[in-house]
Amino acid sequence: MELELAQVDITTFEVDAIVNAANHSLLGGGGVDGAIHRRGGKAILAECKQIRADRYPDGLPTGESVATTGGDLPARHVIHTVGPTWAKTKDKSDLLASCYRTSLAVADEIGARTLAYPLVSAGVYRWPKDDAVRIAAATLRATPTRVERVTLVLFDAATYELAREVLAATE
Ligand code: AR6
Repeated sequence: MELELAQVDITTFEVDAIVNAANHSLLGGGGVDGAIHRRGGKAILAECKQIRADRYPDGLPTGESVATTGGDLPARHVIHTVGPTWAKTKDKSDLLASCYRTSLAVADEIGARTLAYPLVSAGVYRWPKDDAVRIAAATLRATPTRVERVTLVLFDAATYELAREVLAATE
């Protein structure tokens, strides 16, 4: 699988599926979650509500992923994953890695071959960005999948540069 970086608004990205950094409720929020629901329209929220009712009445657990339509987005699907909040006193790295593993598994289930990720947990959930990039890259490279191209999307120039450095150092 090819792993590349891009500095772009993920809601404009044309791939089979984009990943959403959601929360347990699956009902939307701020950050990239808010942007995806705003631009993707009501169909995404309707499907999220159905998934909650059918499969996750208590919410989607941290580290798990589910797929919905991409609604009005250029991407055909959205894969919603719930990242862990960062905590100084507790290592939740495996939960963050799990977001990448489970979303790749869902991508395989829905037949997505091109996939784009935001930097899960590195916004509202305060995960240090360099470590978030390291975990994303290591997990994506180590997980067997039929996905052919993964783009890690960084929203701002500084994070994009940081991600380039981290990736170059870990290749
Ligand atoms: N395109 C690409 N990346 C973006 C975009 C965008 N349009 N918007 C933000 N980012 P966050 P989290 C980047 O906070 O930390 C929500 O309220 C952003 O710069 O979206 O996992 C949810 O409902 C950052 O690097 O997700 C949850 O409650 C990255 O996306 C909570 O936030 C992730 O930032 C999840 O927090």
